[in-house]
Amino acid sequence: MSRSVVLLGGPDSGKTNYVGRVWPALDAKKGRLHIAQQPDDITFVLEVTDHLNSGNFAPRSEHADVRRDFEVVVTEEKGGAETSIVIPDISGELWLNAVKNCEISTDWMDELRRADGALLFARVGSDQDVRPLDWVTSKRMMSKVRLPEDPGLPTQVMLCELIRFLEISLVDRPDGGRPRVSIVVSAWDLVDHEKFAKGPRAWLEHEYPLLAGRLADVERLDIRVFGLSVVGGDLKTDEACRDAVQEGGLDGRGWVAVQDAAGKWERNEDLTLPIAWVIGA
Ligand SMILES: Nc1nc2c(ncn2[C@@H]2O[C@H](COP(=O)(O)OP(=O)(O)O)[C@@H](O)[C@H]2O)c(=O)[nH]1
Ligand SMILES: [Mg+2]
Repeated sequence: MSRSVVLLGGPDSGKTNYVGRVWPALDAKKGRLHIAQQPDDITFVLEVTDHLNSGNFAPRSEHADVRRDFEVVVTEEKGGAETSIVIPDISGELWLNAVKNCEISTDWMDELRRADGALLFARVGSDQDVRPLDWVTSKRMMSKVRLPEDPGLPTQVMLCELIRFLEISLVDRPDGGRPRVSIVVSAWDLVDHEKFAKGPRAWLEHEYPLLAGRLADVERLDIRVFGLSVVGGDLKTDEACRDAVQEGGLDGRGWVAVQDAAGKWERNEDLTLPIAWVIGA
């Protein structure tokens, strides 16, 4: 059975680095999802993995208009049923334009209809993050810098719109359940202890109040929020992390933040969890 999981999110939200990191995680067969067969052509994924292995995040792709699919056959455990998953990494610029122009190409609409679920990315500390200006911040900003002509579409508006796309396009699960969406808050290694403890959902609700309201009334989708750190630290600023990756490789580095039964947020080394949950039983 072929299932697909779509990756959505604006530019710079962490999609590509996740794909490059989740590949070796699937290959290592230590997490919930394992690869069952060697995939065909995954050159672009391997390039991203190589960047991470050398201690660098993958640079942003120059080609804004590319769509790259990562196709791989996985099983939930050894000997379990095989599932082919297709993960199209459609560039953030394309998602952004779709939202700006209020239209999503029929091509993607079909892709979303075929999909079993989605991973929606948002990132901590992105300079591509666009905030709506309120009176206080704009006054403060005007005293320092000149406002850009067009500050662009606020990130929270884009996230709300992407959720709307998912609501209208994803079909119910084979068992009749609501389609699942993992919201992945990437670069979760950048938050302090207090924010970590409150969790990525609280962070989203605080950073993007409009999204908080939206999340509260989504009924069509089954949503779970994960925090993500692809290598366990910030390769741009954390030298110890970079050294550790360069010396020891990616194995055992990186984690997702998940809530335990008691509601406490914890790090889990299994980077496949956001996908495993979406396609899982
Ligand atoms: N600290 C930290 N930064 C990350 C992580 N993942 C991605 N980033 C940063 O986010 C940037 C954009 O990531 P990318 O995967 O290219 O985003 P995409 O445009 O959505 O594909 C990277 O260049 C990194 O600076 C992470 O796990 N931790
Ligand atoms: Mg990308």
